[in-house]
Amino acid sequence: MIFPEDFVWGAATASYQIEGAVKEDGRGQSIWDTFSHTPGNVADGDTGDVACDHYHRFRDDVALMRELRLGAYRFSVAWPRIQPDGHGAINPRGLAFYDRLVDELLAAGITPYITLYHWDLPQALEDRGGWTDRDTAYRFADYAQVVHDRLGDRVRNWATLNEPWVSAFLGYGNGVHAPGRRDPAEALRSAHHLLLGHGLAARRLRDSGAGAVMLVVNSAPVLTPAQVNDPSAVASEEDAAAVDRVHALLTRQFLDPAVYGRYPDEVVAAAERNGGTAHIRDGDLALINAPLDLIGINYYNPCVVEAGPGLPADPAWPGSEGVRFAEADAPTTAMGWPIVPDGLSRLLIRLSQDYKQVGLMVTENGAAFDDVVENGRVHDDDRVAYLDGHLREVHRAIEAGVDLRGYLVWSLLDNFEWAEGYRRRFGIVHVDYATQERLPKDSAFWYRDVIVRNGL
Ligand code: PNW
Repeated sequence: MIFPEDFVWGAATASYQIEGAVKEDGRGQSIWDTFSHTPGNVADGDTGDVACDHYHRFRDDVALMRELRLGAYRFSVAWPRIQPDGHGAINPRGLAFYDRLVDELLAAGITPYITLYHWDLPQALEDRGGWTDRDTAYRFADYAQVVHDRLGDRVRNWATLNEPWVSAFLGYGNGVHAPGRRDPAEALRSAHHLLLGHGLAARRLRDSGAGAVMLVVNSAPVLTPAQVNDPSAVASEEDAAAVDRVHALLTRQFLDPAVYGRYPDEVVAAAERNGGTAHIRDGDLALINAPLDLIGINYYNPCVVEAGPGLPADPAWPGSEGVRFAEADAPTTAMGWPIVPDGLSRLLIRLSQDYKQVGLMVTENGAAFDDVVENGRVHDDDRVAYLDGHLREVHRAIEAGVDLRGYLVWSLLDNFEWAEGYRRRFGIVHVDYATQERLPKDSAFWYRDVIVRNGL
């Protein structure tokens, strides 16, 4: 199974999950500092204060990436390192860190992919309303410009937001993520302002000569329970309506405005039932519909639903009244997430049909398992099987004609897994948090061989 010649192989991380050094070199506070330091929010009271100490160890980490033969590395920039207050004054020491990181990557022959926002909003902006406030979108575009001005001579690939669905609906809907607010109207407003921020930033990046502008979404095929193991299973009319509505809330809510400049009816209806649509101003959709080169897809598992007459909306899913979120009949990872590899090919094929003119890239895929270190090795056969199964589906999608540019594993390192803290390990490289020692797992060596062969 050989992949296209120019296929991009790499790994991904995010600033708050790996950097640590939260008080260093003038970094301001982010909503994740506040949230993780508030008891009860993160498993075991973990915080990102030290994380993988990547801020100090990035040279070693880049050397490791090189040994693993990664062609690309997707990382995020911490906005509060660049603008401690979220606007105005620029912190040169924060920019200098990413400058060093980029140079180190380029010297190692690794192509950097920058994500501008992977959830660490400056706390100062949250104090003014965070993403519920329209101004945050404009602040984000200014910040994007600052980072591009400094790194755009060496970095061609730019993602605006990582997973705006998660930012809006776990941050402001069910409160499982920072800033921990729980209000369906605020969540829907936030989703719109995130999109507006994307559009404003995407246009600024494009006007400044960025190579490729990308929006990264968490997406999934939405399936009935029967369709998990039988793609041809026919859904009842009621179940099919639940599937379509959840697909609109998860994926089309973000990609239809970005690619076509319109909201799905289901999203407008959700807003009408939750605080109204006044925040969607005339002209916003045209701004959101900025030229886009690539859609980044983060895929972990399918979303399984059926009709649930009379059920209230799930707090993470405003507009999901009458939907039952169901379990998949499939083995699970340590996160409890079902393992359904062909969900990835089904998703990629659907998205390539729905958003024809935009290329796709898998910007995250991977799994947490309960790894054990024995005699200096981690025999993570479960992770190898997960990655192997999903890469076969990536290949299948390419064979089916999907314009798929690359695959980035989540994650390079074990790291701070948000509300789950450090107890969930997604890395292909094990991190001993007591010593900060890095130990490539069997999956890392396996992945290196895949990259070298450009195939399975
Ligand atoms: C993604 N959900 O997060 C993120 O981009 C990563 O930072 C994260 O570490 C990785 O996936 C693994 O979790 C998600 O509940 C978190 O649907 C939660 C959900 C989806 C994605």
